[in-house]
Amino acid sequence: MSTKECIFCKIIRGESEGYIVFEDDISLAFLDIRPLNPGHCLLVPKEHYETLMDIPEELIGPLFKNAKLISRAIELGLAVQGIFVGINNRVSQSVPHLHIHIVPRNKNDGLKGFFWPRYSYKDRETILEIQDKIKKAIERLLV
Ligand code: DGP
Repeated sequence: MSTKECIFCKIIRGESEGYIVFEDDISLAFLDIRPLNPGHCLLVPKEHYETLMDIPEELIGPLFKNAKLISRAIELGLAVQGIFVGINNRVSQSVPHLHIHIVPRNKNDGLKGFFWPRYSYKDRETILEIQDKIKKAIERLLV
């Protein structure tokens, strides 16, 4: 998708309405139009990157610093008990411009954990196999 058509790029450029709550040189945060709870914000980098895996390393620190600021502001401003922070990457990602969901939470607010069912590993062998695959992939990526 080109940045011309991207709905979040349009909000960043001021061409579409966004109820903006925060802006700095690298990012913008605005209210999600279909919130899980009132005050649900989306924090986006101003540059168009599709997923977390695509953004340059130097953006990660500043972006997550802003995620922390907005989380603290939601807690303080809306007097909620907690915050969920999450990112859909490709699967379940309806807007292909990286966005960090920052969702106000209260106990018994109707949202259940990760919003989808959990399951248990079949056995310890399966756990160790998956652990090993991820560890080996990390080793490959770090060389
Ligand atoms: P996801 O499903 O993780 O890709 O989340 C995309 C979110 O973006 C979804 O919660 C709804 C929100 N959204 C989609 N279009 C717009 C829009 O035009 N404006 C705003 N503020 N939010 C939008």
